[in-house]
Amino acid sequence: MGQSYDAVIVGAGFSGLYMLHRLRQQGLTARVFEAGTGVGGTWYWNRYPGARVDIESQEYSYSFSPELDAEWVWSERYASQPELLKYLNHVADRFGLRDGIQFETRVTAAHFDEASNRWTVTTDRGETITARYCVMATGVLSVPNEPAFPGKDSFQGPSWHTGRWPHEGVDFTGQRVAVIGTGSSAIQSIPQIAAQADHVTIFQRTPNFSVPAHNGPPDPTVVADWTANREQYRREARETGFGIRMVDGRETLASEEDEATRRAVYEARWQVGGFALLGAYGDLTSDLDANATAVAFVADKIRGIVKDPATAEKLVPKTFPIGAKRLCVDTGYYDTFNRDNVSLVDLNDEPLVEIVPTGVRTAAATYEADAIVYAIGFDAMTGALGKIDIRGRGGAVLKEAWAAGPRTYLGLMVAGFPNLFIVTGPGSPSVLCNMAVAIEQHVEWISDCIAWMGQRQLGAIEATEAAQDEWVAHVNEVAEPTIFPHANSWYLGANVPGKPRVFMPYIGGFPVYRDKCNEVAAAGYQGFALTSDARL
Ligand code: NA7
Repeated sequence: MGQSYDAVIVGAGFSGLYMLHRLRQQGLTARVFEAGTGVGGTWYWNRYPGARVDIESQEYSYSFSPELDAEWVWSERYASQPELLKYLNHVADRFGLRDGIQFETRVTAAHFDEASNRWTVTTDRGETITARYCVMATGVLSVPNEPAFPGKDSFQGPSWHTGRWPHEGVDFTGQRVAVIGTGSSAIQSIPQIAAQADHVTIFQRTPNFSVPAHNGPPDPTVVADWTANREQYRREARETGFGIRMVDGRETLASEEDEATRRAVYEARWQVGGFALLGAYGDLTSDLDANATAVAFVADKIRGIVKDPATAEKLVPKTFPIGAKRLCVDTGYYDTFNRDNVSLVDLNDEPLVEIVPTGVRTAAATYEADAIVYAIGFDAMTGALGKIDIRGRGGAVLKEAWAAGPRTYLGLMVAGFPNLFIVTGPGSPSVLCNMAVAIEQHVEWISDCIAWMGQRQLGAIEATEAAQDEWVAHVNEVAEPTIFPHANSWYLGANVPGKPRVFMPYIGGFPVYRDKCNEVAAAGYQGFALTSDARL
């Protein structure tokens, strides 16, 4: 038997780094396993041109250390991938975390042993490690969808998935580039690729809503204000439904204002940029008619920016409410379609048939390409857990337990899988919250729980089936009346053929969720079964 730890942590992104730091602060031993060669998670893998966060930098960062907060200076309003990676590397060094992380190591299996109340974790290097706790800090958008297009391997040029971009970058100069997909990754990268390439052909299945970031150096006034009031603003962010203070969500209802006022409100928020638009009215995520007023506003914006009316019309989303898929935040996306070297192919008019050696063939034509960019998204929220052979009590297989969709208690634990924690798992706010806020709350709840267990010499904690059933029902119940089920989004697993259609994140709002987690803990971990361990 190999090494033994109090906890094994899988993943060295935002979650895994803070988890390691917290557990070490509590005097526990922990080992992080990370498949990449460095820290950063999402920001390690997603190196495509234009990759940047869609929440303002100062809010999309750790708040647990006032010193870290005070010393780090962001150079852009929306930090780019390189800067976020630099930040996370700084965090790893500042808190001395690197010696606790084993890189280039993928966890392949985690099996729970009922006799010892411990997990046995196996890696792709053939190591076996045991730990009382196993924390899955595996990320929600970390397993790229494989391009399953017929003929894919026949393509004679290079191709990349945006989520597995080469570290040395790609020079598109003089090239004809095909980009498949129009999600956030495509919307961020297309303007940059188009500025370099000879020609870019974009293959669109579903147009997305995108709003301008108005990115640039941070406004010094905003920075000064944030610096002077940081702790208060961090607290205020945690009291908003989505964990983002700058969105400035209003209670006013769109359905109760006249058209001219609404237009003015939307316009002001379009000028602010980012998710501010969705904060314009309190009923945008709950009332389809109210939502339609924002849809109409953005549609007009697209028609105003894109000069060719036929292209503009193809770019206007018509099949789902705004916000029901994650809103994209761009820099010059729609303007890019006014360039001579950019063309849009609507896959609804001419379905993609196959990849051929020289490019992409649709039902109508073959589009020659020297390189293909697959911006086709991820097996979100459950993908990374599904890739690990996770077995709980009685050898129960997590993948089988979740065959009809993920079931958790609070998104944190799964009945039948004692001492296994998930950071920002399905059933928690996760992607419907500022991830930095959601991650800190989860890491702190988990580490507090582990400390509590240690103080009482308890061997195992496990969600009860009853508590899990109740929570799953609640997660569905709050999602049902909202706009979210009205889009074929990755929130529902709808982007992966064969994946059960279940709304995975918790839409009840971050403060409601956090209070529930705190109440559960204060009541002695209500809804969890606790097992003592005579050997402790
Ligand atoms: P997304 O948002 O899932 O976007 C993937 C895009 O790829 C989307 O436009 C898809 O169209 C398209 N897609 C996927 N499969 C196909 C096939 N088979 N044929 C044609 N087009 C396809 O992923 P991103 O990486 O852009 O963004 C993920 C998140 O990262 C984002 O929400 C932000 O939170 C950051 P579809 O809409 O399914 O018709």
